[in-house]
Amino acid sequence: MPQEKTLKEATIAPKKARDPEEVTICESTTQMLRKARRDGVETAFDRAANMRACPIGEKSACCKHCAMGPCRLNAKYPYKQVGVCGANIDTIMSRNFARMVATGSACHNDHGMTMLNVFRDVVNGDIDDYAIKDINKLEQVAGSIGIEVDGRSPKEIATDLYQELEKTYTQVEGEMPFVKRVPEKTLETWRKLDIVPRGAMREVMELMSRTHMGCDQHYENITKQCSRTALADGWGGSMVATEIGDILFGTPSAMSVEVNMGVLKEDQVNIIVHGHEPNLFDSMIASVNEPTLVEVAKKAGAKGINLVGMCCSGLEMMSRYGVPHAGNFMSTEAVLVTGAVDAMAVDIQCIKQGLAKVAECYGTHLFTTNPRCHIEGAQHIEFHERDPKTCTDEVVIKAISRFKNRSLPIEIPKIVSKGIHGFSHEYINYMLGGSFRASYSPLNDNIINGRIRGVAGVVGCVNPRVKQDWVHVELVKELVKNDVLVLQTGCSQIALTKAGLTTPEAAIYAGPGLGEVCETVGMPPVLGLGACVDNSRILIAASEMVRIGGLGDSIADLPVAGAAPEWMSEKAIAIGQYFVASGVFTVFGVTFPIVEETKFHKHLFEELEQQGLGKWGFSPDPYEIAKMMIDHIDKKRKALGIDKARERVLMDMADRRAVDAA
Ligand code: BF8
Ligand code: SF4
Repeated sequence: MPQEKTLKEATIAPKKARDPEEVTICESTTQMLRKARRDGVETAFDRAANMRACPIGEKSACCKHCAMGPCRLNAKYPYKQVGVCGANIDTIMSRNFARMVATGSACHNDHGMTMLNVFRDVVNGDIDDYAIKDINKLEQVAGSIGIEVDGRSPKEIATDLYQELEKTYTQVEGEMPFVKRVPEKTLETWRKLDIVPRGAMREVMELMSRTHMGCDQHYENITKQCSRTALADGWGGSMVATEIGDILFGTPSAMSVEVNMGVLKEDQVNIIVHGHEPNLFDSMIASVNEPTLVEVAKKAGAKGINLVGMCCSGLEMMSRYGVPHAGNFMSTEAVLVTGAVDAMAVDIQCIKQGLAKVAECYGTHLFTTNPRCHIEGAQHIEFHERDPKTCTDEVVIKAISRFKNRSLPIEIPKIVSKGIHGFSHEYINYMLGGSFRASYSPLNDNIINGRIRGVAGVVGCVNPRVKQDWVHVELVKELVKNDVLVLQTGCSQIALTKAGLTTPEAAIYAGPGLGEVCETVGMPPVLGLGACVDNSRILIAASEMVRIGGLGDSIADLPVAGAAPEWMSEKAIAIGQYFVASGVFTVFGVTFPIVEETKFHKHLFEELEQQGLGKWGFSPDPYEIAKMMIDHIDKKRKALGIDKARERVLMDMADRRAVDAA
C-alpha cells in the first residue's frame, strides 16, 4: 500500500503539542487534529505552538530595507535608538505597515484585474465558456459610473464598462471610476487630504517606492499614501472583483447552504476548490457535471462526484450557487486528514505551503492551477480561461483515479451546519423593501427608532495564534445581543455559520429590538455577504445608508463599526486601512504590528478620526472589542441626536397599509 508508506515517511511529529480543544472550537477540526496526531501528521496549529512569534517583528520594530542594516530597535524603549540611516521608530513602523497595505491591495487588485480580463474576453467573443449572466447588474453597475444604458445593447454597455473599469488599474491621473459611488462628503474629505485613488498600479508602485531606504520618512505622509493605496483596493480592485463576479456568475441572493466537513461524502469522489477567484470554481462545476466524467466516476465505484469549496473560493460559490462549504482557512490542512479528499485544486492566496505535505501523507492530489501560484510538491495543471475544461477535467480524472485506489481508512466528521447566505447589497435591498419598493429605508428607520442600534462588519481570517473561530463567535454573539446587526464576509462568516448564527432561528441570540426586526423580515441577525473582496458590498451598503438619509452626511457619521478579530493576512491590513479611510472605526484582534505609545500609533488610533476619517482600534479580547464597537456606535448615535430611541411602536398590518398608501 504505497500511501501508507508515504504517510510514515512524510510526517514529522511536532515537538510541542497542544490539545486540539485548546486551539479551535471547530469540532470537525478538533476531531481531525486528533486523527492527525495519531497519524503523526503536522499542521499549522503544531507549527504555531513550536514557533514563537518574533517579538521584535511582531511590533514592527525592525527594518531590512537596506544592507546597512537590518536594524533592530527596542520596542520597550522605542525612541532610544534609530537605524543606521537614522530612521526612527515611526518611520520604520509606518514603512512596514505601508508594505503590508501595498501587498494586500496588490492581491485584491490582481484578482480584480483577472476578473476584468475575463469579462473583456467574454464581451469580445474570445472566451465562450463564460457569459454575461446578470444583465440587470451589468446595467446597474454601468449606470452607477455614468455609462449610458437606455436603449443600448448589453454588448455596447459591457464594452464601455470594461474600458472604463480598466482605469481602476491603469489610470495615472484623476479619480478611479468607482469613486463616483462614494458619498459626497466622504469624497470631499479625501480630496482635501489628497488621498483619492488614481489607479491601483500607480498607488501600489508609489507606496513601494516611497518606502525605499531614504525616501518618505514622515509617518504622516506615508500614512496618506497607505490610505490612497488601500482605497484603491476597497473602491477599486475588490469592488471590480465583486461587481464583475456578479455580472458573469450572477448576483447572490439568499439561499440555504451546508457548511462543515460533514459535506464530504465517503462514497463519492470528493473534490475541493480552495483559493479566491471564482473562474476556476465555475469551470470545475461544469466538469463535475460532465455526463462522461460522472460515468467514469460511477464505473470506479463512486456514487457520484462531490464538489465542495473552502475559504473565499467556497464563499464565492456558496453565495451564488449554494455549493457546500467545508471550512475556513485553519481547516484546510485538517480537512485533508479525513483521507476522503481525492483532489484539492487551488488558485491564489491563503493557500498554505503546508498543504503539500499533508496532501502527500494522505495520497490526496493537490493541484495548483494558476501561473501566479505554484507550490513545491504540488502538481501544476495550468488553468486558462480561454480553455478552462482542459484543466478542470484533468483534475476530475485524477480525483477519480485516487478514489479508485483509496487504501487508507477514511474518517469524516459527521457535522453539517445549515445557514442562509448570499446577502448581496441588491438582495438586502429587496429583502427590506420588497420587490416594488426595494430600499434601505426600513434599515435606516429601524436604526433611527433604535430597534437596531447600529451595524457592524465582522470579517476576516482565522489565525492559529488564537483559538480558531472563538473570538469571532463570542464577538458576534455579544454584538447581536446588544441589537447590533452584523454583516460578514470571509473566514469569519464560516465561523458563525458553524456556530449556527446564520439562520433566521438565530434571532433568539439577538436583543429585543434586532430580534423583532429579524422575526418580521425573516432574516438572520448575522448576514453573510460572501468572500473577502465582497467587503466592497459593505462599502456600498454604508454609502446607501448615507444616501437614504437620516444618519448623517458621510460614512464617518454612521453608527457602524468593523472588526477582524482573528486576522492574519496583509490583505486584512489593506482592508482595515480602507475601512478606516472610508470613515469606519475598525478593531483588529490577535496582535497589532505597531509599538504602542508612539506617534505613528497615535496617528492611526486617534488622529485619522480628527481628520474626518475613521480610526483603528485593537484588543485581543472579544468582549472588549464588542464594548469598543458598541461605545463607538453609541457615540455616533449621540452625535446624530438619535441616542434616545423613539418610543417603540409596533406597526400592525393596518398601519403598514396606511404607510404604503401614503
Ligand atoms: O481573502 S479571510 S484567511 S481566505 S485573507 Fe484568507 Fe483571511 Fe480567509 Fe480569503 Ni480573506
Ligand atoms: Fe537600517 Fe535604515 Fe537600512 Fe532600514 S533603511 S535597514 S533602518 S539603515
